[in-house]
Amino acid sequence: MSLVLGLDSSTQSLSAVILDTEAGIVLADHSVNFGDDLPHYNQSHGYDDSGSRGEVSSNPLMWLEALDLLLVQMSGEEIDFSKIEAVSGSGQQHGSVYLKSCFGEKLAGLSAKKDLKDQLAGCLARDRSPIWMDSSTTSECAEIAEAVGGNEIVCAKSGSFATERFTGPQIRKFAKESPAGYAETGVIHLVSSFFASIFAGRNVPIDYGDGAGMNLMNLAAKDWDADLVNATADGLAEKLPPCAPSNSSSGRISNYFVRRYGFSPTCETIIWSGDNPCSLIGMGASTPGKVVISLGTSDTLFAAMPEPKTDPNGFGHVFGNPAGGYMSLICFKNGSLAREAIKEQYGLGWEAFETKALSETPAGNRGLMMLPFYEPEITPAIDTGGPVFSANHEYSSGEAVRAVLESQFLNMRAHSNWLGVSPNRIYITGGASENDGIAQVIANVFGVAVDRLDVPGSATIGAGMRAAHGIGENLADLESKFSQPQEGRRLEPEPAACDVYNLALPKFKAFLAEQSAS
Ligand code: XUL
Repeated sequence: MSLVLGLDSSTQSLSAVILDTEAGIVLADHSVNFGDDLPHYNQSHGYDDSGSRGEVSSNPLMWLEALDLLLVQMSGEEIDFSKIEAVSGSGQQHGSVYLKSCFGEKLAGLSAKKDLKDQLAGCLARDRSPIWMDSSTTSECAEIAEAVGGNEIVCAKSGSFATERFTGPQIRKFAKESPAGYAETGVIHLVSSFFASIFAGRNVPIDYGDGAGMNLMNLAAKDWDADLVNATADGLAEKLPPCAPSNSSSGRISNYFVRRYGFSPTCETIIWSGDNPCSLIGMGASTPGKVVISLGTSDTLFAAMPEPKTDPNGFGHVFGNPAGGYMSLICFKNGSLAREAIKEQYGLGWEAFETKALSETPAGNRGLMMLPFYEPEITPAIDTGGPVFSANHEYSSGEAVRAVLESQFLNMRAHSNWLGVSPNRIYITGGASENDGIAQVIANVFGVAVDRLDVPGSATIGAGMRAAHGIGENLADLESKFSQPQEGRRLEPEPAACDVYNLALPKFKAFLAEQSAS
């Protein structure tokens, strides 16, 4: 029996799976929800968005407390960590943790008798971690782009235009606004490399998948780009961990986990990656050919790429594919945020949202659309100050549900053209993907059959698969065991509805253009 542990530190929760990679089964699946299980941080969805200029941050101590809590809960379920051969993980992308130089030393000497949070609190050079939802760095993006000769150059080097939520612009803002805190910072980690360092008991590298989401890594050289680093902040080169391939080992697990939770001292740690790169692995999409839509706090659309191709409009991104090569990523911030808002506004349960509401209205919603941008949207970059409805009419619950879903997926179709791929199957994942009504709207809007996988949480599973890959297991074998479509649940596109959406697409684009102009 070969067991690996995969973790996922996402926006709203920390999850873990244990995979038996020989048998191809998920042995354990646990989660700590930041809002429900750690209410004393007052971050009901895992973040604080009370900033007046689009700042969104999380408390890194909450993440540390969540890690101890998760492992305590798993131990209580009689899980025997001593059999785990390797650990890896997935982190929400772009978020950054600012640590003093003592961090590495502290990690090496952690006591198993005290909590992580209490031992590491003194190492934080900043008590907040800006996360991917932060949209407050528009001027820093412009400054970085100007310093290197324009956004086309930033994109050619890093795979993306200078982007508000990306780590480089966030670091620049911190260095400008809190020079003392920045000077005190010895190392800046991503969420992924922060957790990976804790497991390894030392500062570990940032992988090519997550490193590409910083506007700092040169995609071709797979290393920090001196021009981008210098344009971002003084002295930054000394504060960045090195870049490394995603399957790199970071050595044996820290004694903290051996003594406190009973891990084997021979358990290997593999560096972590971002949630979307891990999901690419978990969905079995690491070789080009599959397009994945992940429905989470943010919705994302991604695919492995044979060659790095960038988005001329500046909304999409190229990241490192953890299996080697590249992947594309398009992020839509108002994913479950918008679906939940409509569900709550109309007092619906998820079942009614799916079945009743969608069965009450026809495909195309008789022309009723909406721009479901409750938060400033990333793709396209637009701040409508809240949702905008296309008709001056009181939307019934069914009309509102259909409007939010159809608009989300028409928006996704409109902004994924640049990928130049015509998939014959779309794989969907994330909480809302279990919902047949939502999956059918996707099949009809894209005119493509939709499949779902058998496993829970593709980023967490992908992290576990990456742990196994890091100790030499074959990725294709792992995919054949863990990344298989559920039988009998494929949804085929319905031709009449597809025709309706082909006609609705230009109308949706015109509605969006009208609002962008106003
Ligand atoms: C991707 C992005 C989000 C986060 C959180 O660029 O910002 O998908 O990774 O899930």
